[in-house]
Amino acid sequence: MQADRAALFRTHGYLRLDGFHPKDRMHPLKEHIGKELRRLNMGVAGKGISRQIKGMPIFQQITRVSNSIKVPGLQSTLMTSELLALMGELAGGALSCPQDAQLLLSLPQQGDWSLSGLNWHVDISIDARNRLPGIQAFVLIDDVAPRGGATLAIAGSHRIEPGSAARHSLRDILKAPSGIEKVLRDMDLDVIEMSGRAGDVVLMDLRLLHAPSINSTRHTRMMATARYFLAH
Ligand SMILES: O=C(O)CCC(=O)C(=O)O
Repeated sequence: MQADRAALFRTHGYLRLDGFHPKDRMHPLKEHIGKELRRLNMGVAGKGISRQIKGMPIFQQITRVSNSIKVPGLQSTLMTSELLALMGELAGGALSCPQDAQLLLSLPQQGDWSLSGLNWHVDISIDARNRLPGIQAFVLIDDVAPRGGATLAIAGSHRIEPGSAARHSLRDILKAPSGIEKVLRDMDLDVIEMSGRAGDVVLMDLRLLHAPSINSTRHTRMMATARYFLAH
């Protein structure tokens, strides 16, 4: 692997692999999901079941819609041996994956895009030595425009010690009603949005704070994710 990729991953806590999967690998997945959304009457904003789902908080909407659809072969199609080898190199050891890849689907037009009021979290507990616990892969199954519901993450947040005053104040900053990006920049942290083209992959250190975001576009957000853990 190029040393600069590993260095970028260590410094920022994520690595973008633009165009990693060819578009024709993503196309059948996108078609299948679109067909299922239509079959389940979830395809059109403001109609049928979509209207009920729209009443839920966005995090619950994503879970509800994503869990409604099964895509045969999702894990093997997305988590190729080439991608796993790259992740193993970045992690510096063997990775295990207790759960297959999951869909991350957001219905269109969820409301006005905002950085406030989001559900920022990490999915694991971070050990006292703040070691890399593993890597989460995010894959774009379809193009996702900015503000189109792509996962957000705070680049650099993995360097903040667990339990430290800085981590506590970061949690408070993220609850602020406005001005979040400026305060983060002053702390040498950046909000990244995993928008891009079908086939793009983002690898994320599992310690990064991240959040589902609001899809304010007219297109369904179609992504998938899988978490890989490092044995220490
Ligand atoms: O993009 C999303 O829906 C959020 C994903 C997320 O928070 C997670 O996979 O842990």
